[in-house]
Amino acid sequence: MGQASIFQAPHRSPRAASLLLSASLLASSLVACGNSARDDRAGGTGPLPIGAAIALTGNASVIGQDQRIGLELARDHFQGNGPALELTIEDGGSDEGTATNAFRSLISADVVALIGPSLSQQAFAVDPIADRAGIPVIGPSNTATGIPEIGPFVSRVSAPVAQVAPLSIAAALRLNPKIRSAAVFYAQDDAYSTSESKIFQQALIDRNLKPVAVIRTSVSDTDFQSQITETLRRNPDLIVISGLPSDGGNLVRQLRELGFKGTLVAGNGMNSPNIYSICQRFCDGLLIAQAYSPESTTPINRAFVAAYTKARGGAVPPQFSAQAFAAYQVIAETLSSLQVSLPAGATLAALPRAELRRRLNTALLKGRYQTPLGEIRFTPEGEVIQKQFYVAQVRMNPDGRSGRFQLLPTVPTP
Ligand code: 1QQ
Repeated sequence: MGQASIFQAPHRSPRAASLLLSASLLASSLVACGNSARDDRAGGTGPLPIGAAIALTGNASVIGQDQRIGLELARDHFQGNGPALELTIEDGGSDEGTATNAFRSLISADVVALIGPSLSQQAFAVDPIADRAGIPVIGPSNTATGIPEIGPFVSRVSAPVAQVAPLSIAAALRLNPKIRSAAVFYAQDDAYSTSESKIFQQALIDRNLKPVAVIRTSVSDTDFQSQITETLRRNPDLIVISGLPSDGGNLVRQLRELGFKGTLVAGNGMNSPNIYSICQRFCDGLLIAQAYSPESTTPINRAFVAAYTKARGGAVPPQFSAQAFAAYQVIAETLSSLQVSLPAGATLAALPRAELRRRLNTALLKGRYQTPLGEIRFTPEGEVIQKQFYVAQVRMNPDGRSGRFQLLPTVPTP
C-alpha cells in the first residue's frame, strides 16, 4: 500500500486527479448503462467482451506490438474451448491520458475483464478506474512495486522488478567477476523505471558495488551526451539502465559511441527485439533479465512458439508476447471453468455483468495456469507466483538490424 502511494503521488497533478475523478464517474455511469442494457438482453448468449488496452503508439509502442501478437495468438488458441469471447484491443498509448481514454471506451463496451495497460506509470492512473467499477484487470507487463495493491480487482502476470531485476546484476558478475564499480541511469518520470532502479541500486550494494554515479533522466530524453561524459570520467565497470525503449535505446547507443567498453545491464523497458532498430549494433552484449524462456518444452509453450513462429516468419517469441498470451489465458480458462460450474442450460452471458466480473475475479485469483511462462498462480492480493526466471544477452548480427536474445545458462536460485 505504502509503495503504491509513493509512486502515485509524484505523477498526479490536481488537474490529473480531477480528470481521473471525472473519468471514474463517467466510467461508473457507463457501467451502469451497460448493465441495464445487458438486463434488457437477459438470457444473453452472445460472446463475452474482453478488452485490452496496450501501447500501440508512443515510447512503449515497440512493447505494445509484442503484446498485440501475444493477445491475438491467445484469442485464436483458446477459441472454441469454453464460452465464446470477443477480444477488443484499444491503443492505450504510452501516457496516462491515452490509457484513460482506452479504459473508458472498453468499460463503456461492457467488458467482462481488462488486460493492460502496458506501463506501470499508466496502471497507477487507470487501474483504480477499473477497480472502482468492479472489473478484473490483469497487468500483462506492469512490474513496478505496488501494482496488485492498487485494489482487489487488480492482478498481474508480469513478475515484479524485485524478483527479476537482481538476476541480471548477478549474471553480469558471473560473466565478469572483475566488476568493481557501477553507474546507474534511470528515467525519473516513469514509475517502472524508478521502482526498478531502486531494486538495481540495492542489488549493487548487496554485492559491494557502490554506484559511482546515479543519473536521473526522462523518458522523453534522446540526447545523453553530457551525462555520459560526466559518468565515464568516473570509470564505471558496469552501467545499469532503467528506462523505456526510445530513451533507453538511445542511451545504450550513445554510451557505446562515446567509448564505454564495460558491461551494460538494461531493465524490462528494453526487453524486446524491437529495440534493435534503436540501438542497432550497439545493442550487442546487453544483459536483460527475462520472465520467459522460448526454450521451455511444456506443451503450451511449444504450441505458443509454433503459432508465433508461423505468424512472424520464423521469429522467436519475446517475453511481452508470452506474458500477454498468459494474461488472456488466465481470463479464458477461468471463464471456462465458471461456465462448467453453471447449471445445465445457463450461460455466463446471462448473469448480471457485475456478478460475472466478481465471480471471475474471485476464481482467477484461486486458479493455477499452465502458461508459456510456466505454471503461474496468484497471491490473494493478485501478485503473480512464478517459478523460473532467466537472463538473456542480446547478440546482434553484423547487419546491425537483426539479432537475438540469447539465454544464458540458468543458475539455481539459492
Ligand atoms: C512497467 C514495465 C514496462 C517497461 C513494460 C512495458 O515493466 O511499466 O512496469
